[in-house]
Amino acid sequence: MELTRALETFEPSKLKELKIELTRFMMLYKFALDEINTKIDILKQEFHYIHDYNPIEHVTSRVKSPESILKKVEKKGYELSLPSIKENIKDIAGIRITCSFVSDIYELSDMLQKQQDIKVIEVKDYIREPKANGYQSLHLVLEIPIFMSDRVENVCVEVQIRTIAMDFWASLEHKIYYKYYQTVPQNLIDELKEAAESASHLDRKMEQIHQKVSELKLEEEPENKQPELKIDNEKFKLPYALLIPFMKNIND
Ligand code: 0O2
Repeated sequence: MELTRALETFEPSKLKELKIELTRFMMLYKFALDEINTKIDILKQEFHYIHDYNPIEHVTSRVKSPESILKKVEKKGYELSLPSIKENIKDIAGIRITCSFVSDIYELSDMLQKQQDIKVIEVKDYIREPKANGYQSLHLVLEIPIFMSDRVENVCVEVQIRTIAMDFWASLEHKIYYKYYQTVPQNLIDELKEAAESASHLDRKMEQIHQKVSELKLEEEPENKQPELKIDNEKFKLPYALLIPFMKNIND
C-alpha cells in the first residue's frame, strides 16, 4: 500500500525516465540471448552438416522477470541499483540446452568457450560433481559484447547444458518442490537422489548403444559409393575430378 502511494507521488516524467532506463537495461539481456542463440544454432547446423547428426535436442531461453530479479536481490542482500544487479546477478539472461548424450554436452561447451568474442566467467560442473540432492547439469556463465549505437556493453548469459534425462529429473524435481516450504522428509530426499542416479545410468547406457551403432554404421559404409554432400536437404554428388587435387594436397 505504501509503495502504491509512493508511486502516486512520483513525477510522471521521472517515472517515464525510469521505465526507459529499465527497458534499456533489460533489452541488453535480450540481445545477449539473441547472440548466444545464434551461435548455438550455427554450431547445431554445422554439426549436422559435418557429422550428419544433431547433438542438440532443444533450446529454451528466457530473460528473468523484474519480479524475480528483485526477489533475488532481496534474498542475497545485494544493493538495489542497476550496476549492482548487473555485477551480481549473472542469470538475468538464461539459456537451457538439452543434448542427446553427455559427450555432446562437453563438446558443445568447448565449442562455445573457444569462441573469440566470448569470455568465460564461470563454469560449474554438476555432472562430474552432482549437487547433494542429485541435480546434474553443466552451468556456464559467458560474457558477450553487445554493440549498441553509442557504446559496447559486456553482458552475462547463464547457459545450462544437460541431457534429456537430467532435464527430466530437474523439471520434475522443481515441480514436486515448487512452493513447498516445509522440511522435506529424508526418505523422499533419498528417493529423489536414487532417481537422479537412475537417470545418470540411463544416460551412460544410451551413450554406449549410440557409440556401438556409430561403429556399425562406419563398417557398413560402401567403399565405392560416390561421395556427396548435403546442404539444406539438397544432395550434391561430388565428381571425382574435383576431389583429386584436394587428395594430392592431403597426401603431400
Ligand atoms: P530459475 O528459475 O531456474 O532461474 P545463484 O542463486 O544462481 O546465484 P547458485 O545456486 O550457486 O546461485 O547457482 P547455480 O548452482 O548455478 O544454480 C542456478 C540455477 O540452476 C537455478 O536457477 C536452477 O535453474 C538450476 N538449479 C540449481 N540447482 C537445482 C536443483 O537442485 N534443482 C533444480 N531443478 N534446478 C536447480 P534459479 O535461480 O534457482 O531458478
